[in-house]
This record gives sequence, C-alpha cells and structure tokens, in this order.
Amino acid sequence: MVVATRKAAWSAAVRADGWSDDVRWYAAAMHQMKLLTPGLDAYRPLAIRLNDLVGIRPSTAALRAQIGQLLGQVAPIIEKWVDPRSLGYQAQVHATYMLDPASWPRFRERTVLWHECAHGNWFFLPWHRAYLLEFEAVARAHIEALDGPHETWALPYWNSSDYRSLPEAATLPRALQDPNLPDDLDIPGIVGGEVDRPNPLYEPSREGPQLLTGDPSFRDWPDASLALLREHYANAEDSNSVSFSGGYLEDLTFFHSAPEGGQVDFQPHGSGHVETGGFMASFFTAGLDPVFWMHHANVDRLWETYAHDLGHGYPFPDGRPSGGLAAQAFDSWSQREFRFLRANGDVKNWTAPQVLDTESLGYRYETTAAPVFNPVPPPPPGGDIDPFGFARLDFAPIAVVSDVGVSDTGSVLLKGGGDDGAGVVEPGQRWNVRFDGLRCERPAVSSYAVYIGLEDEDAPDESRLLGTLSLFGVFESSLERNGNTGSSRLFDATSVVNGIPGFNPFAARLTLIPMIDRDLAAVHLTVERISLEVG
Ligand SMILES: [Cu+2]
Repeated sequence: MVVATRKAAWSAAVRADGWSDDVRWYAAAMHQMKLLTPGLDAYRPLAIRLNDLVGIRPSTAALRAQIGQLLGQVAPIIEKWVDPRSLGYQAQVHATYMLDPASWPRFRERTVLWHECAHGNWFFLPWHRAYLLEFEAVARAHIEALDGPHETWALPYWNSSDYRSLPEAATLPRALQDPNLPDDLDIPGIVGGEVDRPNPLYEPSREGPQLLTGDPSFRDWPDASLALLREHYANAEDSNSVSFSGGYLEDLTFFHSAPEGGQVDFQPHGSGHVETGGFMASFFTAGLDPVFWMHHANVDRLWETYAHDLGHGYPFPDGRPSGGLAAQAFDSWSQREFRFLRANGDVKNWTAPQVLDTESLGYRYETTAAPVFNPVPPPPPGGDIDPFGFARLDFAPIAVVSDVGVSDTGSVLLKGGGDDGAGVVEPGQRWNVRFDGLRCERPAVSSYAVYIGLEDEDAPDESRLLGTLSLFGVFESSLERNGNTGSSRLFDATSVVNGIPGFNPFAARLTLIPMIDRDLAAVHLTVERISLEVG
C-alpha cells in the first residue's frame, strides 16, 4: 500500500500564494464535490439564518412558523445531496437539519447515513479520523477521474498550532483566502476564460480568523500546549480531571454532544471553528467549508503527536483489561461502530482500535513534532493514571454558583460554605473549575478567556489564567432534538490556585473575557452551575 503524506498548508516549502501541488489537487477535488452539491449558494443564507433561530426555544407561534418555513426551504436542497462523492453529502454526515431520519433520502437502495458526529467524549478523535479517511477517499476518486496523482495525494492540514514558529499559521491557509483563483494557476477540471474563476476552497460565510497580536499565551485559539501537556487520554466514569481527548462514554445516546470533552476537542479544535465563523461555527454546516477538513487533519495530527512524539501511546495497548470498569470501557471503545455509506453503495463500519495505526491506513504526516509550547500551568503531580490512559480522580464541589447569565465580560463570585475558607486549602490539593449546563441560543461567535482571582479586568494578570472557554458545540447541546443537556467544561486550576496567596475558595471570583469582539449578547450564554472542586 502507498503511504501518502499529509503536508502542512503553511510552510516555507509552499509558494508564497499558498498553492502547493496538494492544495491545487484539493481544489480540483473540491470543485467536483461542489458540482455534485446543487443549491449550495441558495442554502448558505438560509442555513446561517437557521443557525441563528433554531437554538431559540421557539416560544411564539410566529417563531415556530419561521423556523418551520426555513426548514421547509432547506430540506428540498439537502435532499439532493445524496451522493457520497458530494460535499453536501459529506457535510450532512457530520450533522443535518433534516430532523427526521425517516425523511432522509436514499442512495443506491440505502437510506443515507447522516448526523453521526462524535463530540464531547473520547470518541471525538477516532470518529473524526475515520470521517477524514472516508472524505479523503472521495477526494482521491475525483483526482483519479481527473488523471491526477490520486495515489500519492493526501489531504493538506492547516497547521494553526504551529503559530509560535509561523505566526501566519493562525490565519486561514493562504490559498483559501481569495474568492477567485490566481490568473496563472491551472486547476484540473476548471476551465479558464475571460471572467474570474471562483476559488473552490473559498467560503464566503467565514468571519476570521485574524492574525494574532499580543504576546503568545495558552489562551490563544490555536494553542495546543494545554492539550498536549495533559497527562492522560481520557477520564474514567465520574472522575473529572481535564484529559486530552474526553470522557469515557457509557451511555452512547450522547454520542453527538456528550458533556465530557477533552482539551484538544475544545482548543484548538473548537476554538478554531468559532474563530473561523460562518459555516464553521455550527455542527450542521461546518463540513461545507473546505477548511473544515484541513482543520480536522491538524487535530488528527495532534493526536499522533500526543501518542507518539510525546509518548502517551493509545488506549488499551495490550487489549482488553481483565474485569472492572476498564474492561467495560474497553468494550465500549472497541465495539462502538462508526458507520459510513460509500459511493459504491456499501456501508463501511470503523471502530476506534481500527484507526490507531495511520500508516496501515495509508497516510502519515509531514511532521508530528510537538509545536513550540506556550508556558502552561504544570499538571498536578502524581496522577493516578492507568496504563490505558484513564485517570481516576474524585473531586468534590465546595463552592458553587447557579444560574449565571453571561452577556459580555462576566465576573461571578463563587459561593460556598459561608466561612473564610480556613482549613479548606491545604498544600497538594487539586483544584478544578467546572461549568455545567452551558447553553446558548446561537452558534458561538467568540470564546472566553477564563481567570480566577483576577483583580483588574482591564489588565488581566496572566498568572491567573485558567484557559479558553470555547463554545463550539454548546448551541448544538442546547437543542431540544439533542436533549437540551447543555455542555460542560472543566479547567484544571491547581497551579493557579496554589499561586494565589491566602486563597479563599468561598469568595473566589471568576472572570470571563471575550477573545473576539463580536456580538455576544445575541448568543444568550447561560450557565446552570459553576463549581470550584477540590480533590
Ligand atoms: Cu470540528
């Protein structure tokens, strides 16, 4: 088998306008995938409007009617995206607005397999790896039909997390920025002419990201330091320490947006979605932006960095552990199937253990070396981590605040047992800040930097920074159709709390500062509960 190399979109080896050979063939494939996606331009404004409306619990008959009307307008467009070789189909695999699977169209005698994505749990990485493989195979088939280098071509990745060494990498790959193709560039399958040729890799709904200014910090959206420096892959049930990939999932009904995401899911993954904006801001539309696939290839690469270069390996290196929760978790890990319908009409089932060795899957990355890290608070010492990458740590909430509405900059006081905290803070304790029941009415337009014990909001003390609260997926978890569970976010506050002299957990102030200046009020972010936990 040929092992193809996925290459960085931002690198010194790529010509100044960003059009490497692999990016050029990606554009050729994307052009074909868009030709098979009729109605995309009509769909765009309807979908963006729907993203704005659908999360609002339709309180009035007029609003319900408006949502119903929009759903009625998008459905006949989506119904035509039945061919797995189309961009429209591939984007629906992630999530679809067509609410009722009974109404889904058929392709080659089978009902399409849509709305399958995994977020907020430890299947996030393996599911998206399988998804990228299926997408890459579709792109290769298009490249083959154009007599291109289909065997050696591989999906380029948007190496945003390399921004410490390549500052431009925090912006969209250069070749994706312009609406039209450069005059001197030949893209197979696109005929030249007198008029401008649209760039298949451009997506007009994007709002960012902009070049980062200011001192680099682990709050920056492309930061992968915080994720890569986590000590464990996943959390065991009911043990809530911040992991790389997310929580073990027993109840698979929460496959799409479970509450226990890992750091890499939130940042740089989720933060990159939110920064890019437009189609990328919502599960329903993200796959329609060509940068989606390049962003996810980078997230997939970070998994390789974590497993190999940083030496963590993959879960369950020795197979099924004997007995107990670990064995139960192994069964979930190895039996959960990721289903994909292919262009020949076959259904392919992948499982997590099948996607761990990328070379046997036919690809590798140009490099999986860890990026230049930002200084991050060191993980707490002496973790109790299983050989299969699980942590078991019990934390107890001691200070809690409920029903928080956050409109812009939010500062909330955590309340607890009512004393001055004497005797509660002891050396060696671990501290978490936990957000539960995060809900918003629209796809998030920004992320928040979260601080504890901050004295001056206007001149934030970086030593009080806990991290970035990315809201990607919060809107989706607020939808009735997904059970309106809301999302959770967890921050390891151990080092920061230990660095605050005379810390009083019962009078701790938490401050949220938006990272991008966009209309946050319309998002209506609410938090059911914020807890300070000690373990
Ligand atoms: Cu994503």
